[in-house]
Amino acid sequence: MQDLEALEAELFAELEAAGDLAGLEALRVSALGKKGRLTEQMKSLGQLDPEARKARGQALNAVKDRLQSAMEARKAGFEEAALEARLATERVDVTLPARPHAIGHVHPVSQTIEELVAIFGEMGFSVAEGPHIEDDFHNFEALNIPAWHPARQDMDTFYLRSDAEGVRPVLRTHTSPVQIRTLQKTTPPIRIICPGRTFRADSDATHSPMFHQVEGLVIDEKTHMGHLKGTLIEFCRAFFGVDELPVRFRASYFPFTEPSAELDIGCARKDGQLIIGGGEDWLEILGSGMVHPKVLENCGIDSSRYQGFAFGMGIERIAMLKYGIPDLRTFYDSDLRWLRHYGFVPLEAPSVVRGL
Ligand code: 2U9
Repeated sequence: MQDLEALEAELFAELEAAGDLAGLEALRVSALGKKGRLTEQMKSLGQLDPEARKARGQALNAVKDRLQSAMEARKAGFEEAALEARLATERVDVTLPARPHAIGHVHPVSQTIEELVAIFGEMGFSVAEGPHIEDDFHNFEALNIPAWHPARQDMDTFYLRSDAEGVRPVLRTHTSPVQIRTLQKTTPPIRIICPGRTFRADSDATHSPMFHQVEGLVIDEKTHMGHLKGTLIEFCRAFFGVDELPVRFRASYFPFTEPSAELDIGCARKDGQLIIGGGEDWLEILGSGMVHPKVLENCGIDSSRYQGFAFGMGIERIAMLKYGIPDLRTFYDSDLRWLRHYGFVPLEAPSVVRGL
């Protein structure tokens, strides 16, 4: 049995010397593996007589147990030390300030549309939308703009390639086709606004080939010019936030309305700055009129029973006036510095719905 004591001492010395998990594993293989030193001893038990085999077997098992539990304890020590080292390097400093969170801005066109929807929404209007690619009937013909009409040239239309039947689609030059589609499928009363993109082949400091319009349409049995005036005056005062905003209607002409009128608001120009809400100057804001009976008939609506008014304005234009944005082209530059300057903080209620 002395040889066994020596073997145990040798194994424990090696255990002491093992510096890490890999060293421990090497010791396990060399002591208890298939050809390990203790395993070999176990194998040789068969050569002993039963009496001696029993005593040596018990002694061998005892050495094996002691070695195994000592190895377990060592292993646990190594694992704990490794965990401690990891925790020390991965410590989270909870006192660090939070990283800044980038918040986007609402584009002035979107903001203005939200304001328009809020103001007209309060007056009982709902929002209607339609396709950007239109046909000749919905964009022109139904609106009393036949092929020979000079208004066709004024609109600088973008035409698309003709289809197999020779039909040539257009990019809508105004949002009026949305109203035409509504008139075709709805029986009055109708009270809608149609904000959206429009397209005209025109580009300079005050014109963009793509811009936004909002148009409105009210049709009922007794809707008259007084309703047109009241609605549009109320809108201008709410939108520009000036209760006593001076307004004037000027006679005008559009093929789709009769009579037609443009609305101006009072303003002053001081040191090159525009001040809305009084003064000696006037500023054109929108066009309007009583819907032409022909337009109603073109949509299958009985013009002896129904009548109403319509209006239209450029969204960029009214946004520029309200927010003092000097250049139309900057709306589409996608310049973040511009957007941070002229844009709006999201989730804020429309700030300017006054007097409603
Ligand atoms: C239907 C009937 C009538 C919409 C109208 C205007 C007057 C108008 C311009 C303002 C500046 C367009 O952005 S702009 O170039 N619009 O002056 N728009 S009345 O009249 C309609 C529309 C649809 C069925």
